[in-house]
Amino acid sequence: MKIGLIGLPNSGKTTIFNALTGQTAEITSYSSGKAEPNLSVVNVLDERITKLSEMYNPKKTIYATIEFIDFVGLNEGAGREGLFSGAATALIKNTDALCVVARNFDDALLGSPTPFQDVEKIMDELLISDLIIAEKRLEKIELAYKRGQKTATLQFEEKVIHRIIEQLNENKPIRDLELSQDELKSIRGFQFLTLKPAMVILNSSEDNFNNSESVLDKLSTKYKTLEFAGNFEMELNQLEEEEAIEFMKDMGIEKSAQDRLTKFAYDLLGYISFFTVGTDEVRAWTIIKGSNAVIAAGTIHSDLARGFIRAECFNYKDLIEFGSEKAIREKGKFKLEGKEYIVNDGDILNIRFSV
Ligand SMILES: Nc1nc2c(ncn2[C@@H]2O[C@H](COP(=O)(O)OP(=O)(O)OP(=O)(O)O)[C@@H](O)[C@H]2O)c(=O)[nH]1
Ligand SMILES: [Mg+2]
Repeated sequence: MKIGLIGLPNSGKTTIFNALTGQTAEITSYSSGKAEPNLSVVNVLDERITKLSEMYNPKKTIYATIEFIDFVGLNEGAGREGLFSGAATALIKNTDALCVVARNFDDALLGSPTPFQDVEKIMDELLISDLIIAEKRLEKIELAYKRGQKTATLQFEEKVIHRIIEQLNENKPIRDLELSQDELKSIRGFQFLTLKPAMVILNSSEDNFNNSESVLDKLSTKYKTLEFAGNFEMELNQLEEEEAIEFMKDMGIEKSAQDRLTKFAYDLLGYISFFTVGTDEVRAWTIIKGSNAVIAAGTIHSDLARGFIRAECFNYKDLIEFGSEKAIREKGKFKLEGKEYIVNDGDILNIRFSV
């Protein structure tokens, strides 16, 4: 999973990035104009995997990973000029979700925070950027018609693009439009930004943290919103674990920034985890909720999907409750499932296959 951090300049994106990844990317008090995004891949520290690894004692333990990309600040008008330049454009288009960081701390130059307005500004830039892409595409389609290339495929796409333009002109993101699988397919190539799931991080100063109810409510009615104390949480990374936990408690923070964001992002994207276990490897896999056993098998290897016979299946919760695979079998909780079986979060699968 790839998550892009975007926001106005000096909203604390790099600070949040550091808090999430434990990195020490340079923090600047005013926009440095540095065009290179920061990248970091982190393990999703799912405690279930840690526990499974203790039980099976495998040679390798492999967590799911999330890639965070910290982009430079967006100014007003960025949507019209192309949000990002060069490599950053490709990077943002490849993200699975966007995370808008909003400043909720006083800034010497920018003054008091206005997080709701800031988020709206960024969302507007995304809308404009998509609108420009959609309008350009429409021009191209019309040009093709003039050249006599009025194919059914193009006409189908034209209808979708018209709906998209209408939606964007009403200031609504494309993700809120109901599109069929075929319609989605016809526009996939454009990688529209407002089609991506989006969330908001309210980046609060220590004083504002847990103390900004009204703005948090306002944001939450419109966006999936999470509050971080960016600077504070970044500094936690420099502490010993026990000390960090004490500091977190004092602040009223229950879980690390990374834990909270991961949980949130999984929910937002509708992702769940299943596991494979053995003496060789204990590993977490990510699939979309509602996926069947064949799709799960295919994320491990295409051969497993192609030659799928049955999935041996039990759930992590039962393993913890009953203590061993043997006990799970005795309780009748060890199942053989077919292709249509819908995989649950925490399922432990062993795919029987033949190719
Ligand atoms: N009080 C407070 N200050 C913060 C917080 N997060 C960031 N800052 C300050 O805001 C300034 C900008 O932080 P950055 O993390 O570099 O912001 P950015 O959004 O990455 O900035 P650009 O990449 O230049 O757009 C720095 O002076 C930070 O110390 C926070 O949670 N609380
Ligand atoms: Mg930055």
